[in-house]
Amino acid sequence: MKILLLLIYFIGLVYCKNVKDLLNQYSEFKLEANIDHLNEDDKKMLNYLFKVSDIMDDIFWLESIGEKSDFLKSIKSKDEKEYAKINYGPWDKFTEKPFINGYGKKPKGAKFYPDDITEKEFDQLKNKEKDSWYTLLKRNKHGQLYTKWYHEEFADQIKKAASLLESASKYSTNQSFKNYLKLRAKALRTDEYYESDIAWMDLTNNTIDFIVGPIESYADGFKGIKAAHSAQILIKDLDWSKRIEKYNGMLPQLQENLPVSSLYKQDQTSKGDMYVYYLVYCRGDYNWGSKNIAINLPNDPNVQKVKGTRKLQLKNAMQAKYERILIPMANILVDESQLKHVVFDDGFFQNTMFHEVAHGFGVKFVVTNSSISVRKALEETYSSLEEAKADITGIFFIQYLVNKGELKLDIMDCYTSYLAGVLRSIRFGESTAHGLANMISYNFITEMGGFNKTELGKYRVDKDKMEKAVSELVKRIITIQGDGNKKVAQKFIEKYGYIKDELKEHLDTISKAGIPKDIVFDQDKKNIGI
Ligand SMILES: *[C@@H]1O[C@H](CO)[C@@H](O)[C@H](O)[C@H]1NC(C)=O
Ligand SMILES: *[C@@H]1O[C@H](CO)[C@@H](O)[C@H](O)[C@H]1NC(C)=O
Ligand SMILES: *[C@@H]1O[C@H](CO)[C@@H](O)[C@H](O)[C@H]1NC(C)=O
Ligand SMILES: CC(=O)N[C@H]1CO[C@H](CO)[C@@H](O)[C@@H]1O
Ligand SMILES: [Zn+2]
Repeated sequence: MKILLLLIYFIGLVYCKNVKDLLNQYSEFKLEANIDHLNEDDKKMLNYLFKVSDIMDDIFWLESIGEKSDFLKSIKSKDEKEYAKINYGPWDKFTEKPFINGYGKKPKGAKFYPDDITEKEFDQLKNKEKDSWYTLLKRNKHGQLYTKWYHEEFADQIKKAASLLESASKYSTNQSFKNYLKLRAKALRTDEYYESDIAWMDLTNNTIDFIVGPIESYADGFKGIKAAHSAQILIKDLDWSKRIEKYNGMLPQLQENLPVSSLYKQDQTSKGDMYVYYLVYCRGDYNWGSKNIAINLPNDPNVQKVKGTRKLQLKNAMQAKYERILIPMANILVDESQLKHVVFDDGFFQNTMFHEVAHGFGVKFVVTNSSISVRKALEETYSSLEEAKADITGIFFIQYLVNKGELKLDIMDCYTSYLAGVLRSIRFGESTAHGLANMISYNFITEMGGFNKTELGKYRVDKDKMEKAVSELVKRIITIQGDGNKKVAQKFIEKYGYIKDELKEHLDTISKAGIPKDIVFDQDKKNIGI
């Protein structure tokens, strides 16, 4: 009996400790933005957007596990409750395992489908609406499947959200944003989003943005088609948006100066349509577990065909990851004398911006046959090489602009922040395009002496060798892409895409040091003075 009690006690202890550890994987970061430049009407409008966002959050709870308050009330432990709020349910988003007693495996299709639905049953169902992004599958009392539109299933919430959006539109001082809000209200009521997506693409110069409705389909692990409800309120960073505009004007010049022969720079560069924002409120699907630092929307290919996409960079969300993850890692791994060069504005953030710009450069089609795209020619080797290209070409552009005097900064800030970023991303592992891309860059640059180690085993940048290594790597990757020879691409990845044992050991130190994996937001309209 005693032994049994002791056993129960220890199991209890281990269990509690586990949830505490799980919680510690997340670090809290406050979402703020300066809104002094907004007038009173815009602030009133924002107030409505916060309310709409909370409704999206309620709907996402329904899509994840069911009624939020019933579920949360059923949890006794404070830590478990807190972790359940981060994960919108009893399953850990990182591992998909339950962290609360009494729950089994996570239903793949969340609440978009009946828990017991099978692939076969879905495939055999004759119903045109089953593949819609905006329907749920349900069972009638005879156990047969049928579909139900979101605006019917969540009728109360949707009616309220739509009328709040219309009230918001009355206060908006921008004609195009006003129009978007009205169309979005209509879209929520009908589950037809095309028109409002087109209106959203036309929002190029308003200072507030609002992503709202069923957007991404990651929460549907069964078919990956059902869009989950979410909301993000964003305030534009005017200074950075101007800078990006300036770089957009320089795209042809940047293309012309790539360190490759003219054969490899014939393709048109694609304009960025890139904007920089402060995230001030994040609800529903976007707030579920790990947080995104950029948005590329809309997802509807029919809208993309007509209008392309807009790329939104979330500056403060990036800053959160920089402060809470990158800096603690750098403190352990980067040579002390160079730590001062691991910085945000002129380092991590700028490198990320230019990574995005760089995706639009280089070759899109094989140089010897313009009817074959590079993506098609390189197949599964494409995405890691493309990510490596974006990283290193971005660094190359910064280097070029600094040498031309167009950008005034210490290039060591760029290089050293890049080094810290490379070490961070290698942690993602070789099964991800980003992880593999960073291994390739790390090993190539190290071979050329651009990255180097101190006697204490810390990582550092060799400024002169770095410049050469950067252009050399740009040249190698763009040439491989342009030639479109998959065998050569495979060889290159085999040679450079691995983690050296000693680096692996160092990265294990990081895991043991308990550095957080991701962020949770301290978010409230009060944080921006509303
Ligand atoms: C906003 O964009 C519209 C359309 O692109 C343009 O006509 C207008 O001049 C812009 N306004 C400002 C203040 O930039
Ligand atoms: C280019 O590729 C296409 C598609 O594979 C092929 O049909 C065509 O013959 C190729 N053209 C040349 C000049 O090799
Ligand atoms: C690392 O850099 C130092 C200083 O530039 C240099 O003396 C040393 O040879 C380099 N080590 C390697 C392995 O390249
Ligand atoms: C809220 C918002 O975006 N307001 C903008 C509306 O458009 C004018 C002119 O483009 C801007 O000055 C406002 O800031
Ligand atoms: Zn990328």
